[in-house]
Amino acid sequence: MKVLSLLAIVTLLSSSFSSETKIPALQFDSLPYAFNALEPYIDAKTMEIHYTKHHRGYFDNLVKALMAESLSVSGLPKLFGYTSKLSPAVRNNAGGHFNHTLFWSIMAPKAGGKPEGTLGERITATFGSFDTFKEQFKKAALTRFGSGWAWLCVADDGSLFITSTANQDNPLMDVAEKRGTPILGLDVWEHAYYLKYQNQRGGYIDAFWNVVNWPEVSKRFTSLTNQSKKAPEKK
Ligand code: MN3
Repeated sequence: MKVLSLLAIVTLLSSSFSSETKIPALQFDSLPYAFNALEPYIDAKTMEIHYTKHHRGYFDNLVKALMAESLSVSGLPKLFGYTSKLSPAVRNNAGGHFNHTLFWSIMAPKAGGKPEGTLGERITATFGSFDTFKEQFKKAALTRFGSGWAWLCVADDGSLFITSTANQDNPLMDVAEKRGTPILGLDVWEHAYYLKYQNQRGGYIDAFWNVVNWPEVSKRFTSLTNQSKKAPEKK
């Protein structure tokens, strides 16, 4: 049984589960800025549709799918470790909810520039320079065929790497080609850019650098790398 194999991370819910039931690990956060805040790089209409329709749809459908399957999650990152055992409805909508929540947080108005501090140094050390990093990230985002995401991730050993995933998958998932924790993600589904950029995905990727919230990305990097320093090795 799929449910039994997931017992480590999910709880079988009582049959009295109603549509009013709250799932504490899941919440639909408000957007941290106005729809037009990322203009001219990301237009207000795209932001509004993306957040209120696409992301909201993933969230609502995730709650529905979890209820239909009597699954409750204690946290999406844990659930992603079992992605290969999940139904397509849970996989796609859990990914969609998690990925968009991350995406909104790593963008901000009056942002962009370069990462400072340890993350800035690590990007230079890993990729050669910030510009080379941007080129490699752009390539990952451009060559992701169809819908998906490009990512900057931290591997278990604390190293940085760039990767991309299809659809609403992400590098936390056990099905990912290369696994790690994403600290920066770019949505390259057409719904993320088509109104303003049409088929010019490259123009959208170039514009993205103007709205990257590097302090937030750095914060995510630091918390992961401090964690791996402190945490004892798992046997
Ligand atoms: Mn999207």
